[in-house]
Amino acid sequence: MKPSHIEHIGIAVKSLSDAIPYYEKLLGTACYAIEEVKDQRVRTAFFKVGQTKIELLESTDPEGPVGKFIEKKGEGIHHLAFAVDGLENTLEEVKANGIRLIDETPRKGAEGMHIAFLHPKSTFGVLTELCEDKNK
Ligand code: CMX
Repeated sequence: MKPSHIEHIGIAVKSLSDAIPYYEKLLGTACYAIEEVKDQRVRTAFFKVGQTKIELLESTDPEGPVGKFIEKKGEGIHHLAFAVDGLENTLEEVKANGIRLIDETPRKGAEGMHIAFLHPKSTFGVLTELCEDKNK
């Protein structure tokens, strides 16, 4: 696997409306999109920092992945996402290397990206997302 760049860093927050003004000041740029991803039970807010994005994640369901994360660990870095070309092949390669996949096949994430997660128990504690921009 050879990712082209860090696509985004996902940060779990309790409230987008509380966190957005802080990140707008910190990064000196406006939040350019807010999107609900029903499937993932989150509302997301995006900022661009060069080629990489910051994705704020607010849970819409305490039993969803971000709701459970905040309950257990509190707010903070939730996942790291790498941009790859050929996500299906990359997942096969990763699996063949003994890394546990959460998603065996890609699914749709925010911004129409195709995404798949690797389990933090086989990635040294970092929930890892691989994503492919099919719009480019
Ligand atoms: N980073 C690191 N470790 C994590 C983690 C995270 N984000 N979330 C959970 N874990 C750890 C837990 O602490 C736990 O470790 P211990 O057993 O040592 O306590 C272990 O993983 C299992 O956690 P769990 O609470 O028992 O299991 P969950 O049901 O919460 O599932 C996970 C965890 C990662 C499999 C699940 O959150 C998942 O499938 N995530 C992928 C989807 C996702 O996160 N979507 C939100 C973002 C969507 C988007 O970006 O659009």
